[in-house]
Amino acid sequence: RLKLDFTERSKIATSPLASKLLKLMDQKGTTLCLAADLTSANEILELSELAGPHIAVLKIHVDIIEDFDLSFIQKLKQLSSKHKFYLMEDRKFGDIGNTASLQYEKGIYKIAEWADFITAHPVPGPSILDGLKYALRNVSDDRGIFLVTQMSSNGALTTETYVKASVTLSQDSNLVVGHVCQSNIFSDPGLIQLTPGVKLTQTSDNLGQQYNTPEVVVNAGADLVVVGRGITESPDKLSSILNYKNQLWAAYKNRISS
Ligand code: UP6
Repeated sequence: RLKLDFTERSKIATSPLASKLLKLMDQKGTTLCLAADLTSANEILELSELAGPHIAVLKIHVDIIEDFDLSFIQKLKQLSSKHKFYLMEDRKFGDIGNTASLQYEKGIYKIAEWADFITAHPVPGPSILDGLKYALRNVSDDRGIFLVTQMSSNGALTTETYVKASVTLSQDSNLVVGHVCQSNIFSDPGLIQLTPGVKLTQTSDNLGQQYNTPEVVVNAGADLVVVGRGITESPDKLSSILNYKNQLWAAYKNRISS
């Protein structure tokens, strides 16, 4: 997996959306997934307008937004088609199938209607994927799930046995597009490694987050790379976006050519 370019891998992916994302990363020359963890809808929209041309995915936590309404989603969707990036709701679903299905489809957020990608914990077992799939029964657009297989936080309980079981789980569903993980734990070149915990200037925060550099995570198998506060807390956001994008892309190019 680590030596193939994304265009080659897009031909192998069984999920249509994984295939499209892999192609988009090569076309746009970016593996950056921006974590816009902001609590104001307008701030997220402004940042998306700025970052849009340079990112592959915009990742949000919709439930932290204080002034949420569905017009925010409409505007975000417009930006995602204008600048060609995908939307990810990092909901980390983790309940029994029936509840996960309701959380995905219903409530005020109606995540299934707009999020190209979501995240889900594999802890409930296969029924989480059945539940999430059921919530898509009236949705015709492509959708993809990243399983949260290995967490970045200090002391995470995602042990080796858990990781292996999650990799096995992902083989049974073409809704699964990849794993949220910290290292090269699967070999299928059609799946995508999404790695958070990336920052140039810090190795941790005060609440258990652990950071690595772009080069380290890409060599550890990261395909799509999450950067949050490394960008959102920067005084010059555009130059940070470009800096992470360029360092990540150079590391990917090195990885496939070395
Ligand atoms: N995230 C992690 N670690 C995981 C899974 N997800 O940090 O194992 C998510 C967080 C946050 C982002 O929910 O949105 O990635 C990281 O943000 P940061 O770069 O500001 O630390």
